[in-house]
Amino acid sequence: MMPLRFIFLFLSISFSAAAQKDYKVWLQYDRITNTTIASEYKNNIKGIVCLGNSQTSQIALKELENAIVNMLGNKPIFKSEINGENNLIIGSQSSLNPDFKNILKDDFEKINNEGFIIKSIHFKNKKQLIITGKNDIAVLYGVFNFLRLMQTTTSIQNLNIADSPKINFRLLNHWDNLDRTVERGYAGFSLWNWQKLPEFIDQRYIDYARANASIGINGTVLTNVNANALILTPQYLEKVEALAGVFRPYGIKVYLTARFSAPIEIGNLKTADPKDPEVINWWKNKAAEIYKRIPDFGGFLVKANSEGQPGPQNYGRDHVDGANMLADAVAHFGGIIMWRAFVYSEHDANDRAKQAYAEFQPYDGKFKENVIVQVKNGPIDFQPREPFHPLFGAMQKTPLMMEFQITQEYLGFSTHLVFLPQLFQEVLESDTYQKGKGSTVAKVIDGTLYPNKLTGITGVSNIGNDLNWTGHPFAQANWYGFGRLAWNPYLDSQTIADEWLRCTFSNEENFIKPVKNMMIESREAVVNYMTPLGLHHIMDTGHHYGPGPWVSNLSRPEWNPTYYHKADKNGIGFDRSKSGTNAVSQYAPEVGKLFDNLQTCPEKDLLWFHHVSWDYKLKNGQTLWNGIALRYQEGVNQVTAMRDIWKKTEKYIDSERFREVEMLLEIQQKEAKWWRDACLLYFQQFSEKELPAGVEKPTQTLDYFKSLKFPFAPGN
Ligand code: GCW
Repeated sequence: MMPLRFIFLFLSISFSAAAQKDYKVWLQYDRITNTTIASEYKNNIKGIVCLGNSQTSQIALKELENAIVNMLGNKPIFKSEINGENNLIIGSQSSLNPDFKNILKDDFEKINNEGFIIKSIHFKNKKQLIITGKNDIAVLYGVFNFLRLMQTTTSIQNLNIADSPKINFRLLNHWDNLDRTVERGYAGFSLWNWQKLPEFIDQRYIDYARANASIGINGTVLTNVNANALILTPQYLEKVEALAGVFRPYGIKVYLTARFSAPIEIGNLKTADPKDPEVINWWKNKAAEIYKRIPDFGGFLVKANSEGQPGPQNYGRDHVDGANMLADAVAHFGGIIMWRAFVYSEHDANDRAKQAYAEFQPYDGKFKENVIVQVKNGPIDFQPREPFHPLFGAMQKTPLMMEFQITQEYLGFSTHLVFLPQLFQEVLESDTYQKGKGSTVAKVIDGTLYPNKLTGITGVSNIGNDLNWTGHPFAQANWYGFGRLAWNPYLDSQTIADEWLRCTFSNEENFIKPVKNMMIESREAVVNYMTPLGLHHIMDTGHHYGPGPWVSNLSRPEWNPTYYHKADKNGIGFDRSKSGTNAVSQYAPEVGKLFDNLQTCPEKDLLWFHHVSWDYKLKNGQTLWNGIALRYQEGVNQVTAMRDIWKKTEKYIDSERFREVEMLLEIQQKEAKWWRDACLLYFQQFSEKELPAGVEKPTQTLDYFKSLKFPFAPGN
């Protein structure tokens, strides 16, 4: 019998082992068991030569050492100069000798300032492997990409890679409050320990920067868009400065949210009117103060005149006045203003989906050149599915920044496994027809369609101080996938899933194949068991945890689920066609026509654009009522199938993460049934039809589901 003290020691080690696995996200660097590929790597990496001496170069070198020791089991030989062959050489263009510069001349032509080259070359009959770029951050990106090749057991025999990010600004938005709560956060508290900063630098800050650099994220907005002006006071700016110093060698710039009323709240001014000279001067001084501390400060993200946040409209001004005033304050320092278009009226309950376009389209071309307008992927609010936001097809003279939500506010919190790159890819591939066919959203945001100086994409972070960073082990794939799509918005989510699984869990094909399919399937599953066929915004109030299609008592009509589904005895759905609110007119004619016509409207968006009768015939011959009921059931079945798939993976991975995911899938299945039963019981009151064969009977009454309260649901 093992003495008690050893049991605790064992548990603490096993705990740290489990925590280690979870904590290391996709940078596991597990030993490569494939002997053929391992010997290929050893033969191609006889020595390592680092030509740079910056902090970033040292980070890259350490990363290589850590990875190679773990993956190959042998400590690489570090050389101070290039002798012998089969060296792995890392260094920026300026550190290369003239011969190497000449050999790579054409390759350097192919990459931008953040791009990297990974190339096998022959010099004086000796084979070398080079990772380079135009600066040390680009080299670091190259090193992480090279290590990803090794983690996925890709051959490195004859590499010839020249890869650049297609989008300039690749950011995370942390809806983190200064009290360390995270709005819509489901992975614990905010990473930023304001109380102990600036002196106490938590290792997590460094590990956060490393993980983000490994996927090419180059900016982070530290604070909530429902902003607190205190972050702009010296007391906090010295803390922000410390974080900026930690992130800088990883190529990550710091941004802050600017509360528009800050001049009043912390500046003792009487107004925040963007035309007021004192206000203009206050922001100029504030910018100068910040840049004095943080010379490479990225700029401000602003939520103004939205959901009660202060803004220029409080002073009879408009978004252009507000954004341009701030733009002038930071322009001299190279800063940008990310101005959010997430607005909807408190007075016009006509159709919330039309209001951001109506408010912002007329501003096209009026913003200063260092302003980028940040637009959510859909016109309402990060639903399991939305048609792309019409603004993406309507602003030809204004750079638009995509805002995706990585945290799962409407997609099951950090309890449900939902692989979001599927959703992101669907949006990015959407055709706006702005310049005819092929004018995809990806081409709008990466500047292909219009030569915008600024190009950007941001993800509302799902990160917290949970040991696995994201609450659900598979939610790490959403952080990872967002970063990979920010670098290349044309990547396929299958590729992303494959990479992530190999880097995070295993290269075993019998594990990869079924689990990748499960991830790809997971997005349709959540649409089916929450909001099939274009239904949307039918969640419960406030916390948005669980179904609430019956909710109709909120002060603002457009906060009520009944406003969105409009279920009645004749049918269900929101008529946004020409005969309804005519929201379809905000899209290009080709797109608007497609959505407007019942026959051509994609069924996945049917109830977003049309109110149709319960007997309406779907393309598969089912009535709408049966179709909705069967999709809810299909969603539950898909989660059941996910559980079955996961059960078979136990022998391929560590027992800790296996158990975590197994337990979370059990909750997901329970909650999928909850969504199905609550929604079908509620809608059945209007359809007055029986559940079709194949749909399980509800487990509880509608009154029971309506009675459920969750005063402490997270993130609210
Ligand atoms: O999705 C909604 C959320 C709010 C959020 C808001 C926004 C930060 O419910 O929590 O506020 O949108 O995007 O500003």
